[in-house]
Amino acid sequence: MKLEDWLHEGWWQWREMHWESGTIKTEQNCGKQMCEMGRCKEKSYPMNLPSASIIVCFYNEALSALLRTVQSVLNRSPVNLLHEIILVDDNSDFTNLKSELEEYIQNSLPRKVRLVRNSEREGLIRGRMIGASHATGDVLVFLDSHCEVNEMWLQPLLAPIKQDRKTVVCPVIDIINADTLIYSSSPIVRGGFNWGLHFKWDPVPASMLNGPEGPTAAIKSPTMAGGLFAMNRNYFNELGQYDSGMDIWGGENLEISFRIWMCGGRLEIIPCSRVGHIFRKRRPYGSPGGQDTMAHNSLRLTHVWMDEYKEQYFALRPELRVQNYGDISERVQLRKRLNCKSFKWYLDNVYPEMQVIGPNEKARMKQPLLVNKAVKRPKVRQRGRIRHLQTSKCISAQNHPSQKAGIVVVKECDLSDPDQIWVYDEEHELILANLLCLDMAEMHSSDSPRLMKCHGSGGSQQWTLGKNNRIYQVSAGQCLQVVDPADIKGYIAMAICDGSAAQQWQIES
Ligand code: LR7
Ligand code: MN
Repeated sequence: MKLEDWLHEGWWQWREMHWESGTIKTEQNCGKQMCEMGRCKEKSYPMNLPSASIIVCFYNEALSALLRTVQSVLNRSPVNLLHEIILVDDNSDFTNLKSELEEYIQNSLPRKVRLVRNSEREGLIRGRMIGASHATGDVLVFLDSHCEVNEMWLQPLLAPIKQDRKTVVCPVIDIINADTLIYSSSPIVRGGFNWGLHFKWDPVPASMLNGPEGPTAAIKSPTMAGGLFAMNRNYFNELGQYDSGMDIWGGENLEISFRIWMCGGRLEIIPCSRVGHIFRKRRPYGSPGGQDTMAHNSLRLTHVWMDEYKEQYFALRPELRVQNYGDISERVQLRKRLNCKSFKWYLDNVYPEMQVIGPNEKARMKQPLLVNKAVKRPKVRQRGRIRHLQTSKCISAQNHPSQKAGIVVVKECDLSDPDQIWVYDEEHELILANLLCLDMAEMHSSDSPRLMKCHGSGGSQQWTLGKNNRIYQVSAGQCLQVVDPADIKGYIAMAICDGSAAQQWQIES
């Protein structure tokens, strides 16, 4: 396969990107901030950067996707900085990942590319630890096995680590469409989470984009998505690698994020480094015993890192209170040994935007930030019906717009009905009939969006009206769509943005 046949546009779509992230007004033809983004190209990096060991762990990956990852790294990393690529086969059973892969590595790839095989399925967490234990470069760079790194991806990641060995960095994760394999750029967002312990994307506070380096500056991020990051190798070991009691998939990204911040490091997203990742509609594998490893792993991290705030998680998942999560004593010990700060410190200092409702609400309400926010209503940007272009129907409450947690659906537009009128405000909220906010509620990302009390802190209530008439949910990184245009029930759901007719909307004032 020829790498250059694969499109990699990505790099220069700054205007739309920023429009999507809701931080920059749409300025035609290179507005101030968008032009500044071009400064990525002008940046220079020190010659003597640390060397990188790339770790790619895979389980039943499509050979073509795996090779796209490897080839792009080989083609787009300076030879002197690329120490090695370590592929960890997590006991896959696809036949072409056996001798065919070995022969390909042997015959067509440089000696720098090495293959390690797990004799049993370990999951991505222990798998990465095994990869790291074979590495000898200065910096570990972890990638999922279905990525394409973009031009000039590596130096921007290595430079901040050279400056401060305790800085852990992530590239911006661009989107590779799972059906067409086309590469396209993502908005600049940063990592957060919700109390269900699901990772989510958050908008970047405008103040962070307006410094002297403009939007090309590193962005402090409360969490990482998990798959793509770079970290000094010795620091990775000192900080306790990963929790080897975590299985297969899930939760390790929040665990390492909390640990980095609470134990004296920092985590950043580097807007000038871009790596594409294939976003699939569903994960093509399960865990060997069918367990919910996400719950198991989240329980472990909750008990080790979250102090009294674990109650927030249990309030949403009461059934997990009594579930066994194995022995965590080593990790508790680690936290002590590293002298890590409290979870409250993390919330107050790293993620003050996080809302605390329920068990620990009182302690948090002392935060002036949250109190001030509720006071004044944001300015209206647009007001009108939201029409679905394909069906010509309008977004309405399924029942009544005053009903909390009621879902929205598309219904025949009724020009005389004030209950179909939406306000789109400066805070990117969508408010129906001046009552409740459109909300992609916490635990149910596959559900329909609901109407909830406006909380004024973005996240699940933050929407942008972006390119191709789409309505984009910032924290989910997904688009609003009609499930089945032919179905009179008119259900609406969130889905990966694909520009299709089902995802096109217009506000009509
Ligand atoms: O048993 C397994 N063994 C493996 O080696 C299961 C998976 N894997 C490999 C797999 O082949 C892949 O290379 O591990 C890697 C990650 O698995 P994915 O691609 O199925 O995960 P994901 O992209 O759906 O999930 C995200 O969250 C995970 C939580 O455990 C990991 O941290 C993933 O690395 C992470 N991916 C990203 O951050 C990419 C951006 C996605 C976003 C947002
Ligand atoms: Mn992935």
